[in-house]
Amino acid sequence: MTRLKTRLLEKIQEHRPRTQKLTKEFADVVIDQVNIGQVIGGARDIHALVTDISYLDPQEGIRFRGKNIPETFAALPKAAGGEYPTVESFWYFLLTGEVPTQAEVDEVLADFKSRAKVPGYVFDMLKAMPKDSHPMVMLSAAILSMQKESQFAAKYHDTKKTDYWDTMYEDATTLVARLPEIAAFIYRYKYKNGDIIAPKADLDMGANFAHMMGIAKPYDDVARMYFILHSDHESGNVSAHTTHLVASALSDAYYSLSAGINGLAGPLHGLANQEVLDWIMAFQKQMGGAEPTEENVKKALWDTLNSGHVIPGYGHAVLRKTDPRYTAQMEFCLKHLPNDPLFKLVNMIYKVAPGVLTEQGKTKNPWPNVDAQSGVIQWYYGLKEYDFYTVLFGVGRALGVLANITWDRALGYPIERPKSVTTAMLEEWAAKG
Ligand code: NMX
Ligand code: MLT
Repeated sequence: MTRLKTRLLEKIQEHRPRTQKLTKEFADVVIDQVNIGQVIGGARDIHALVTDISYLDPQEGIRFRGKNIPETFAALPKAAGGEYPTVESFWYFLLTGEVPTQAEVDEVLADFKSRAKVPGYVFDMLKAMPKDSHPMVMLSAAILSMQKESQFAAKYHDTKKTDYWDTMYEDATTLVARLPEIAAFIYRYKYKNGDIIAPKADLDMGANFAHMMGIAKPYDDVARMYFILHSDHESGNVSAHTTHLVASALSDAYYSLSAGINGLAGPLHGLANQEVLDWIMAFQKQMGGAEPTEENVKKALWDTLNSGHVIPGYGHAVLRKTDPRYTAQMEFCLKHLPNDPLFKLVNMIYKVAPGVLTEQGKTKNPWPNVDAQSGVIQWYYGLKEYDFYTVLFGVGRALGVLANITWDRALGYPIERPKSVTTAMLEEWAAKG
């Protein structure tokens, strides 16, 4: 067993009595109440899920295993010659809550390498799909196509419930190890005339991804930063919740992640990063080469709102401040591409959009989220095919949701099945006040 898996088992054994005590002795303790607005309104703010992997404070933003973004970046071992931690060290951290030593990171690296080979049938299937399939369809289909590899499914009938986490962990790790090659294949197959670049055995995930995408340094660091920032956003977001829900039926990691990726592909969720670039391109076209000004940006934002559309990259269901993932990427831009025209335009939108949204008065949060800034960096490094951007989000998000479903099985969480009511029942409650 690797040190990561051994440590994970120890952590699971330490944690189980806490969950057991809560369910046995304190199951009746009320922690929330539900009103009609929440039942009709997307279950907003209902405290109904539990995860220890990340927590989202509405004012402060995300903490991974108790650490905010700067603390996470500072704590974890960096890639050699890089400014950002390796994805491998972050995977260890998400699963165990502990900062790994370099030796532990090296072991994760070796473990990923031993699992990374993507079966040839995945590429055959991707090549058989219509060339104009959306890259998120290709990603989801590629993940699902590997379901026959699932150890969880193969060993299900011979595995005790307390050991489900083990095969879930195996499937989760294999998926994480394979996703970068699948994503890079989709990119190069679709946009670079099928000129595929083979992976290199001696590179960490971020560097290998940059290599397979055919993008020079510091794109290795961009990949590391991007995958870590997009990994987890507690359990209620659509991709995490979907993955968790599907896995609660004891569907394996392949079925569950593919489902989560389908949720990420919605324009109100991960696809918003593509929508942001789409909005910017339409704006620039409308400008016909004229310099953007605060005035014409403001007018374009109002035009979007008045046509009944949302401003992509702004607003959030939980956050009530600028997303620290936006800030982390802005800091990267200030260091590496301060004079980039697209970055300047995004900054101008940041100056104007919160005021416009506040004046419109609908959104509870007029501030930017992770998707408002992420495309600029990709564009700068030559990745201009923006319908691919959500695939990058998906590779990152896999880290969080797969760590979560491993822990779901470790703690024996049951099948998820909330109760529904009818409108007539709500009307009856409403009449009673
Ligand atoms: N532009 C215009 N209207 C907005 C925006 C926005 N960016 N954000 C919220 N609203 C509207 C929203 O559509 C709703 O209108 P209505 O009453 O007509 O239905 C109203 O404001 C109240 O919504 P909120 O309670 O503030 O937001 P909610 O929790 O329902 O939705 C989002 C959250 C993220 C779906 C929403 O803010 C949005 O559509 N943002 C733009 C899309 C986006 O950037 N999504 C990415 C989120 C992050 N991610 O990666 O997943
Ligand atoms: C996410 O990263 O999942 C998004 O910010 C959406 C959310 O948290 O609801």
